[in-house]
Amino acid sequence: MVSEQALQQIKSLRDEINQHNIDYHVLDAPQVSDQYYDQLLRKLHELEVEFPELLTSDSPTQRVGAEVSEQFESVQHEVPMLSLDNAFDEDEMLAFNKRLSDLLAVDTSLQYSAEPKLDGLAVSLLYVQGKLVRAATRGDGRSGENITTNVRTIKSVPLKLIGDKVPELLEVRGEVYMPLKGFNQLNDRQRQNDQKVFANPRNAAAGSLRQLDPKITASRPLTFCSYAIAQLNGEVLPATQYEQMLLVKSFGLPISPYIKQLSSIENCSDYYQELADKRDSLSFEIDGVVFKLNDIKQQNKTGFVSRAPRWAIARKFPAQEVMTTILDVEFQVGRTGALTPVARLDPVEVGGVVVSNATLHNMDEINRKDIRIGDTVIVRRAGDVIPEVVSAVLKDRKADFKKPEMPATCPVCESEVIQQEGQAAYRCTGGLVCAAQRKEAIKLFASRKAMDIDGLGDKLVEQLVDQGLINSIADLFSLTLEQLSSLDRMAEKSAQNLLDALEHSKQTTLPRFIYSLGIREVGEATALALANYFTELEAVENADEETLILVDDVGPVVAANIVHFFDQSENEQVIETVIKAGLQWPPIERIEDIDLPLKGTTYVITGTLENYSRQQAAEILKKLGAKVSSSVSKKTTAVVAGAKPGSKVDKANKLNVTVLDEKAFDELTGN
Ligand code: D41
Repeated sequence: MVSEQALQQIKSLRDEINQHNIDYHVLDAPQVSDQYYDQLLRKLHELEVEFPELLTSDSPTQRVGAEVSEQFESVQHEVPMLSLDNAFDEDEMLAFNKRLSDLLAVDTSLQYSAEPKLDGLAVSLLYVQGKLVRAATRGDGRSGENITTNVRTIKSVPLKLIGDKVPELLEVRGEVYMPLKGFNQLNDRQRQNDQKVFANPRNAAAGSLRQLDPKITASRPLTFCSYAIAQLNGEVLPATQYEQMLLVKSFGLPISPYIKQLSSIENCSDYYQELADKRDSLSFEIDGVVFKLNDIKQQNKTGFVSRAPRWAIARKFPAQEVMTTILDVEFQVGRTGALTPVARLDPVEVGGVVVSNATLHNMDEINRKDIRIGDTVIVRRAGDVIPEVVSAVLKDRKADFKKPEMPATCPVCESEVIQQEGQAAYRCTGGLVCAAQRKEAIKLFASRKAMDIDGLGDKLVEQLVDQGLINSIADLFSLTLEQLSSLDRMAEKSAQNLLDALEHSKQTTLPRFIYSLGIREVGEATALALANYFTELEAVENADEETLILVDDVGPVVAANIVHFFDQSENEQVIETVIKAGLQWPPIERIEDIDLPLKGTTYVITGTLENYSRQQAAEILKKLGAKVSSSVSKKTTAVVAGAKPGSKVDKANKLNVTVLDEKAFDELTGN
């Protein structure tokens, strides 16, 4: 390539990278995947190495981050905040190790300190006499933004160091990030309030930290993890990276629980693999592993290249966000009839898995993200979460790309599709007529956390329903060996195994059974709470909404769902059939019942109490082992009556049931 051509290419790469930098760092609205961005940067770097005369100091390869935004005060970093070099494979790691061994002229193994690379924002925390006096973003590495008031709201950042050897001055560097659970909750909240939904935890952390109102930052689930000491006065600096981190920890600052000392580059490779395997089960996002030469003397000998230390490297994981195109959008019918738009994708590898479908959540999300069929999109797969379409790349859009449209009738059963008021979801009105809804109900019933029917996976359920062998859960236990053996790819041995598994699953527990019914919004935890509260299925079936909301975890919406579920005669029939087939569970003995003073009693609370809400009074009684019911019967031990009690006291009098006033209630409960 001649220099003239190279110059053109370099210029265009720099322009494009600069734009992506602004989109990502300043606007928190990335337009391309990280992988694509890395490719651009690499390409530019290669050209600049090949044509060093074309390298300029304003090239994006020569700076570490984005410009300082104007809204916060600028602060100078006394010690520059360096960036990290990346390695993308084993060979690059070996080259890194060899480079260091050569530089240091050692022929024994080098020792490293390793930790996950958190996907958040680098910040500097300055402690003087043990007090947090300043927090700053990295900015361009020389100066950043003063974000002290915001960082003070992060609970994992100590405002005061602990221990009896608090140094005169300590500057730590670390990462502010948002754990996945908090990220998902934040996005749910944002969606409900028609506010901006964040594309990933990194952007959510950045957006939260860059708030001018610290109250907003405080409401965001941010957290902090230290990874380096930049300055330490008045205390001896330990000789290794690892010991420095232990010292930091001793001051009360969080460090990674996964930090480890490794005695060779081979062990680094094992550590990388271990974390790669753990990645999907971690509660926060990581995009790689950082390896640092453990010996500080050795670190100092090796120095820096441009603005990254030679002694550290980030081995990156495969990208979790990649680009592909939407071939079509189809609508999937779920257990509750909700129609979910699903993008059929040109298959693409994301984080080591080939993905050909990604959820678009619902029509509101499609509109908000402005997604069209044919679009080039960014697809993201993180943890165990279903892959999703994050955004469309607008520059590739053609005029004839069409918006996906919600069908008027169910794609499976052709029943009418309606949108309930106040809900984002559109639903098929077919109920149990709809094969899709029936299939999903059976899949849930068979699943591991429900009845745990070994061998009855999603594919087999589909086959059984499609072949007309089962219509509902009720039919499962009357399947025969003959029927099962007639299925494609089902040998007699596997058919028998399935029958055995079905038989085995009949010995279950009440919480599992309640969960497996698939009542809307009744998950495992709620099913367990219901089972423990009522102890008998019949009591759950007969409970009214007022009683149900006394159960932990159950609010008015869930209570209404439960009542509605048991009101459907089809559901009662299914329950009856499976119990007739032999499904059973051991009786529940509530641990908290044992030897409690009010064990075996049932109270009804009515009217307005002076010192408690009815809910609080119920909690007090339940803690003492009593049951609390909403209706008075002969079995009621007593009615607790506040002011304006109404008909329940009349009924109690009629049935000769004791009525207690608030004073008697206090005496009974010892309050
Ligand atoms: O978890 C991280 N993101 C992380 C970032 C880490 N664990 N260690 C890091 N170490 C450094 C050096 C070696 C320069 C002290 C880093 C970063 N730097 C870093 N983060 C952003 C730019 C540089």
